[in-house]
Amino acid sequence: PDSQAETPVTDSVEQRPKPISEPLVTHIYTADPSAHVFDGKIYIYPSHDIESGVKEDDLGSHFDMKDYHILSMDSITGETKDNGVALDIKDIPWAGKQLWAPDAAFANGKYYLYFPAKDKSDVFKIGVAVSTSPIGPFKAEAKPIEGSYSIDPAVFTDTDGSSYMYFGGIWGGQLQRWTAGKYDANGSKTDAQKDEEPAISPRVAKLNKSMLGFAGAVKEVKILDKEGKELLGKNHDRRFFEASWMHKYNGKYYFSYSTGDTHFICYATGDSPYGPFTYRGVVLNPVIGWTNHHSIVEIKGKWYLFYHDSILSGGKTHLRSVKVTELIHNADGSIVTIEPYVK
Ligand code: FUB
Repeated sequence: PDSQAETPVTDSVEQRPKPISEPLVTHIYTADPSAHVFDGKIYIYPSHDIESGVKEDDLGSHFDMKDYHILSMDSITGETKDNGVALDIKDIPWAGKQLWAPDAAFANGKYYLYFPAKDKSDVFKIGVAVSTSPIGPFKAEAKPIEGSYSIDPAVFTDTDGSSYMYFGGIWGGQLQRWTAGKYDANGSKTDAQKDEEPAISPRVAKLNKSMLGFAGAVKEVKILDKEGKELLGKNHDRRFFEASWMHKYNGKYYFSYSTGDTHFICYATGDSPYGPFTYRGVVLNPVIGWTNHHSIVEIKGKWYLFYHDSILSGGKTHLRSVKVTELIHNADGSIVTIEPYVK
């Protein structure tokens, strides 16, 4: 489906696909799970989906979230605890609306929560909030991160201690409206609309030691095909849409992301955190609900995919539930594609 208004699920419970895993929590809706292990414990930083009554559209206006709850687990098979409100939009001085997919990092003895929100002029920026605890409460900085824009921050800390933020999302995430570092309010509502040219690239910036700002210029993350050519705008099955994530496996950098309107989580590998990355395949096939968004994390020597779907809400695309399943790397470094429903 091409429209975010579509909810690709059957009304009949009997005909509903059988999922390979169940929601980690069912008392609230949660999405976009960014999982981390801090001090031996698993923490999940998700969006907190709510029914706010905003009409569905292609810009994702119906994703009208107002706070963050952090989930935690003592072990991957244990109970998932909801630690309550960690940050509320009313306590973010610059934010107007729509708290979308967050991530978190640990450095300098503190925890940092990174999050996208529309500012008071309806332009998505990325903010940061700080806490001494992984579950918050987090205190938001007065302004968004300087030089940040668009959505879906994912912060990766490399083995040398350097941290990088990957970010961006097209369509409702507004990345297509940022050219030459400026926002064009009259720009395209979808993508660059240039099928034969390289697709819009996600962005990366190194974080400075304070973890509150970028250390250098924002760079484009290039995703190449096997011939070394950039993926084109028309390649909707493979090109970047949103939901960046980075993990390192056997010394290689794995950049994974959602293809949005074709609903895949894909991955591409490279030799530097800045890329370029070569497209390798699909991590996760489409889920029930329009969006697909994930994180990949190693826990006690095994790798896991955290993801979401909309089964619990009967297919409402803005009411999702986070899930987890094991992820396997083959001996050649490729990832075994995960099919989220039993065929
Ligand atoms: O949850 C709101 C938005 O939906 C996220 O920021 C996107 O990645 C998509 O999952």
